[in-house]
Amino acid sequence: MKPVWDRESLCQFAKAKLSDYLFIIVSNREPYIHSYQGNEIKCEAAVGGVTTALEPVLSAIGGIWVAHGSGDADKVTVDSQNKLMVPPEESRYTLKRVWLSDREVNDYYYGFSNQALWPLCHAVDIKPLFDGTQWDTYRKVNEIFAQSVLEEIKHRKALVFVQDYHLALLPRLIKRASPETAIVQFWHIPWPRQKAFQICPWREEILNGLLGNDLLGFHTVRHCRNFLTTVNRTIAESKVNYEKAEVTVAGKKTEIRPFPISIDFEQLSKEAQSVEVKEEIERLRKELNLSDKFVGVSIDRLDYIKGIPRRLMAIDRFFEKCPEYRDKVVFIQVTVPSRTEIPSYRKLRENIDALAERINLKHGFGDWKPIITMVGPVPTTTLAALRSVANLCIVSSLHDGMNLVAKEFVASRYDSDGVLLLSRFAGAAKELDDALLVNPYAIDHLAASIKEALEMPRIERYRRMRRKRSIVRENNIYKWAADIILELVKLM
Ligand code: GDG
Repeated sequence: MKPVWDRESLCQFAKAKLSDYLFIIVSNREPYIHSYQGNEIKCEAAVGGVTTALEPVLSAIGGIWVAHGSGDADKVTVDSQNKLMVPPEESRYTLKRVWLSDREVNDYYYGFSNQALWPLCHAVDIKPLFDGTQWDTYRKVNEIFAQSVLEEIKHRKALVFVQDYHLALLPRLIKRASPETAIVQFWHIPWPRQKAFQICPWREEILNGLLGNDLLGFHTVRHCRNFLTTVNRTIAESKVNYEKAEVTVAGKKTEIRPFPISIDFEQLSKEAQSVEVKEEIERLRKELNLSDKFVGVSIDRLDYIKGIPRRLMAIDRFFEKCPEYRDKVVFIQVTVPSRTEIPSYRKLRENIDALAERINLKHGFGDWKPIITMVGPVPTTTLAALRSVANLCIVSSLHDGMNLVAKEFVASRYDSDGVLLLSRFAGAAKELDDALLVNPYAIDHLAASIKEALEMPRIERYRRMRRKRSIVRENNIYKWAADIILELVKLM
């Protein structure tokens, strides 16, 4: 077996390669958030791949994480420079908070980031809203972040790692003020086809912002190619080298590379075998009456890109076509609300609730309901139990940068059982081609794939799951971070 990256080897590697540099991570979301609970202040850690991968690096070499302070007790827990040491009991690196007014959050986060850039980058039914005020605020907020980062760099040798689409203008702002600083950005969502991007009135500013990076990462080769073509067609003075996947504008080069993000495979695989998860499985079996049933599970942030209504329609179609499965299969849909300030997200919630209710009324009888909905955030032990108890996991995003739920399902299946139905339009489909790949728009096909999954012979399920597990085990979140650092070091 090939050696596999883990927390320890990533820490050693980061220490060896980056110790001379001031390492700064910049993201909209902070890794620790303080909030009031009555008179007490509670500190919560953000869960997610980026924190899992980057916290060990920062903890090993020290450094600064710059992020928006969004907790109601964030201001009273920082010093006069808006800083505090984290993780709370270990004090290994500095969290520096950036303050934004409610209005700025509204226009920059709920506005331009999530009503213009998010739909612009995802090929779905919702179209972008381009609002001049929101754009101005997005620009201003990127400047606020840049200022905060530059105050730290001064004349030091620094490496800045920027996260995501909220901060597209930041790299250029930093590069202009501090040309020696190495900058890398990871774009967590797809990059659209060049034609689709042309509808953005501020396309050149966004591209110029991103081309301030030395290295720009996407999940897949396709997103990289889309980006190169977009630059080629939009920035007249750019030189795009497709073979080397690099762009040069006015002598400044940016490398474009795929770095498929991942998860902590070993940790999730171990968690699935823990006593807590086993107890939770028993509790769920009893409480939800799952004992003699096939179980399908889906876990999504409540977002229109995740294709939840069409998935429910496919479940409806499945029971229409295969009535023999009534009372034998239960689908559990977990959704965690997000961006509830945006009308299309609120409408989606209502739409999903109404659909699930209609399908339950149509097919359900006695105690049996075909669809059980759970509104998150659901505790991680419950999610792990759901992944373990499921015979199938349906990920049917209409378009998705990667989709970590698919990889989490694979990591949980230490028993090598379970079938993953995975959208062709999720980045994860590139690596996990042993899943049952589905077209989320074709409701009849999706319904037929559910039947196929339920009837897949055991040996075939094992074969497919084993292959997927070996892929995710090797290409884990630590490898993601190590590959980015490795590529960046080559450029420095
Ligand atoms: C973007 C891109 C890309 C879900 N419900 C609960 C819960 N979750 C966790 C899942 C998973 C995460 O949330 C969602 O991950 P996705 O990959 O589906 O991501 P997005 O939020 O759309 O994020 C996506 C990702 O960035 C990383 O680059 O993969 O393509 O859109 O980890 O397990 N966690 C808890 N309770 C819930 O109810 N605790």
